[in-house]
Amino acid sequence: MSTTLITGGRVITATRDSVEDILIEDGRIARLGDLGDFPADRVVDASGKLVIPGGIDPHTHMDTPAGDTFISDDFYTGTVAAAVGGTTTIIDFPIQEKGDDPRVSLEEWFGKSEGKAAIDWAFHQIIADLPPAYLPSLGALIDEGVSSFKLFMAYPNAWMLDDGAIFSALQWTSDNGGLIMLHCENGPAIEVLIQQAIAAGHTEPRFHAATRPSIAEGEATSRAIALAEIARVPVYVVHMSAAEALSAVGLARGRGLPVYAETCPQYLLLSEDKLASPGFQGAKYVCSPPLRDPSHHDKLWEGLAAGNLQVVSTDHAPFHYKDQKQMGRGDFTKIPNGMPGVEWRVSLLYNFGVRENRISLNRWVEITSTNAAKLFGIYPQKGEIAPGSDGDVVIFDPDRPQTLSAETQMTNCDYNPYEGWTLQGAPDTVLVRGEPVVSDGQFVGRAGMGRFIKRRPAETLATDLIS
Ligand code: DUC
Ligand code: ZN
Ligand code: ZN
Repeated sequence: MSTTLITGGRVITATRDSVEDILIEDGRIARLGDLGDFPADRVVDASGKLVIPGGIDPHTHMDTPAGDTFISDDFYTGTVAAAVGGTTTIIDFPIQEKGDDPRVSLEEWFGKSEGKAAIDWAFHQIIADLPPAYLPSLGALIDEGVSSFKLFMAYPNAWMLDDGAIFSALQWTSDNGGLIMLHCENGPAIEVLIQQAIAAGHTEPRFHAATRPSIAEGEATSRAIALAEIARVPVYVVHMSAAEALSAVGLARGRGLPVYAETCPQYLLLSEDKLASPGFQGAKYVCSPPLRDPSHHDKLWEGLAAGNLQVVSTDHAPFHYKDQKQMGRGDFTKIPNGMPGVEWRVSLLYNFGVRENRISLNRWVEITSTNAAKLFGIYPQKGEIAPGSDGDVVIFDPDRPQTLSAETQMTNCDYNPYEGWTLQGAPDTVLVRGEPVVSDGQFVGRAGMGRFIKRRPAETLATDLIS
């Protein structure tokens, strides 16, 4: 039996803040308290540091096809980046091919991840084709531990499902469990705007944002909530960027509806003027929904502080600038959508959230770890520091500065959207089930250390997150 003792750290969870020692035995937290000289195989001194549950990023894309190219991180490089950033579990997305049973893509994603991931991982299934005959496959996916499904209200020529198919899926989860996650943008209206922009010769990256207005996100979010209310079932809104969408969620939650939402650091910290960067540099910032005008940032921060937003994920979807983003020169619709993020989420939220007094330390832990564990059926195995929980622990040094740069990052991407930003605070040591994956800020783990985490279905969703 291998044992690790973490001594003298300030343990911060969603609800606690106290100096405690932590004993991890065989991958699980065994005891907490004043454990002084308790004998252990490994002792980590955390004095003066914050000790938090491993981060959970419930929205990443590794090794995923996108048009004629692939996301530049695979399950090794992407999970190394996650680990050095203080994230010990990711939830990634197999994508169903139209005409295939969704389970086909799940098998493919097991092939991409097993033996490669350096931290634990789970899957949500993207459903891009949902004839009634496939509805029972959702039950088979839940049996495999894949208990949430992402559906698109955007991309009419690719993954979009119409309202009838989305409503059927919501009704199915109402009867059978599972959680529907929705990409909320009005795809058909956006498509018209895109065609008009291209016809007018407006091909530069900034027209990506101009053709995806925030109202189109607000409208789709309201529609998603209405469909879920009719079906009497919870719904989770992914990658929220717009104040209009947040208002819709706030109104619904105010009525007691089980509506949940995540945002991402780029929507809190970067704005659409980045898309007008000189030359073709704006392509680095093309993601969907797009970056918004800065007036949305404060609203999203307020939503996080007030509880209408429960989770910060990253929608990590890196592509190299040099040979991938270039595919959209002369036509912004061909720019691969996405940007890296998994490596900096926990630190960005500490620096801009906690240090700038927008959120408390406890709230930082909730939105980067605990709430995702609760919403996606892995709490208290993950997202908690308590006896019986996995020994996924981050020792975060609030005094350690870090400067973000493509030169030093672990993410396999030739640029960093936050290039040159200096943050106060960084992960020092990261343990996954008691095993060190990061020591003194450096990756010390190995490919294949991660385990696939089966998640429980929706009937065990935490109701304490409903306002
Ligand atoms: N939605 C995502 O969640 N990720 C990448 C692109 C998109 O539209
Ligand atoms: Zn999406
Ligand atoms: Zn995504």
